[in-house]
Amino acid sequence: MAEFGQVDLTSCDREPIHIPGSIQPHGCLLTCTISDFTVLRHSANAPAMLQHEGLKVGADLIALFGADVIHDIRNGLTLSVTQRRPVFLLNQTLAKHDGQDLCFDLAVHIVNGEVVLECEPAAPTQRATKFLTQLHGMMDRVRKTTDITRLFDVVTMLMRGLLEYDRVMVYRFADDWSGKVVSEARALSLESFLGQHFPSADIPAQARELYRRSPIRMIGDVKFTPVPIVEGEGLAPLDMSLGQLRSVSPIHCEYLTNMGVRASMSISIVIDGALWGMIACHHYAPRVLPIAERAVVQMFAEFFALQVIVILKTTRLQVAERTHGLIESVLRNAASVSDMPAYLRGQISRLAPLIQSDGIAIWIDGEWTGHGISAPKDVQNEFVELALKKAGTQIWQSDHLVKDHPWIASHTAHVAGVLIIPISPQPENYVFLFRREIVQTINWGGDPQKTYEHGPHGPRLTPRQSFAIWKEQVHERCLPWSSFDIEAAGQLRSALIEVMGVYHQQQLSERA
Ligand code: BLA
Repeated sequence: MAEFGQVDLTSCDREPIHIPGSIQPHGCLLTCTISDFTVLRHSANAPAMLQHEGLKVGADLIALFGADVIHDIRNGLTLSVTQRRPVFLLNQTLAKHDGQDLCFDLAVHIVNGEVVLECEPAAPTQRATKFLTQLHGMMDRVRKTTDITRLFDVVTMLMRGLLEYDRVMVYRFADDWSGKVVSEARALSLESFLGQHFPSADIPAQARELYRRSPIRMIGDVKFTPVPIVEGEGLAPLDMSLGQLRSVSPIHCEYLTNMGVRASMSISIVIDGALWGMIACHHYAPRVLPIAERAVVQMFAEFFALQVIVILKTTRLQVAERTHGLIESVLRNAASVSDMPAYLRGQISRLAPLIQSDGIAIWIDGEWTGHGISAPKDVQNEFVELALKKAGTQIWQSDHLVKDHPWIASHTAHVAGVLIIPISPQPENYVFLFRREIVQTINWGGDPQKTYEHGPHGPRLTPRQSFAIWKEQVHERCLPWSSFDIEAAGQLRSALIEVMGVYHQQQLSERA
């Protein structure tokens, strides 16, 4: 495995970001045994930050912190095991200095049988309390918003209003793990990233997996000097996946630096166990959001995720109902039709809105009828061959025809992808839906004048270069056929197979 901080642009997905062996300097870290709280490791800054010169590997934390604090920590650990995430303990007195209490906010959890204590200097709680009082109103706004695009805008606006980060974005992943900024609230002086697409490499696979498990991460200052962890002999590297202070990949810090960003925070949006997207915040000056405030923000993000689920489920039902209604209106008179193929050919433009596409064609009784972009005459038979070979009686789709069928693609200038729907009990009649190439319509929306600084890894680590790479990756592809599209296709398939089945039966009995 590569070492943390030692990868290049081609091996980012192999950087072991969960075991950096160091932390960010706005706090300090200790680990100890569960049984008697003997120190196993500590960040090099811990003795000075906690004002305990005796803090070293092998030290007794109960003696250093006192039984009351350890009691609270033990309770926190029990909760954290149940909740499978760190538990926050605010305002714990870990030492005295010149007669004054030295207070810290703690995040505690257990990993591989080792207690992990992360300590950040206690922050005044007024802002967190203000956050809490605003939370209810914010949740109300979210609950009342039933349109998904509007919901994203409400969330970025509320989060920016609350946190005062310079930029707050909702970043949504696509099926191929590329991402899109679907909403943004920003300081007006900043270039907009709204609507921009970024390749999957910008948040590599191991980072996405870590973010699925761990809901929040913050970089206080991208120019930070990592603080090493001092540890006893023979210990395996400390898994900091759930850590609050984890050192962040230098590659990512370079990316943010190139953008002029000094601090960031992002919160995972997990839906049905999968990473759906993130709320990503940028600040152009160093910024540490205290633990209590992060806790409130995390709650809000979870509520947002629930509302996304509600809207997606409602939309699914609405789409299914709309599809049902449309199919019914097209087929209402079908029973009395004497020439079903001719009837369906005539209905083609009414079927088109069923699934978003740039063109539709029907192949029925050996005749091709198209609407919108379609296949030229000499390629139509090839499409039918493709349908017979790949689809048969099932739905088949491609969002990358150049890869799946280069010959067809080379003869159909506009068609980048196709969805094939069988419409009769035997594999012979089909509906084809066509989509154009995605990138034909999407260009860099950011400021064309803006030039980016770049660090040792060169210009690759800039948003505009990321966009160019995404564009290259989706070259000759169409917008992927979504699960909603496939479900609508399934409804059409069932309805038409039934109608065509009855029609063929009638014909047979008329002939008999
Ligand atoms: C992490 N990359 C991230 C994160 C974001 C992005 C949001 C989460 C960390 C955070 O909250 O700051 C990506 N941020 C973006 C994008 C925009 C943005 C796309 O604001 C657009 C506006 N990053 C690269 C490349 C590599 C890379 C080329 O761009 C590697 C080849 C790596 N990104 C990378 C790594 C992490 C990361 C390793 C994990 C950082 C960590 O948590 O340690």
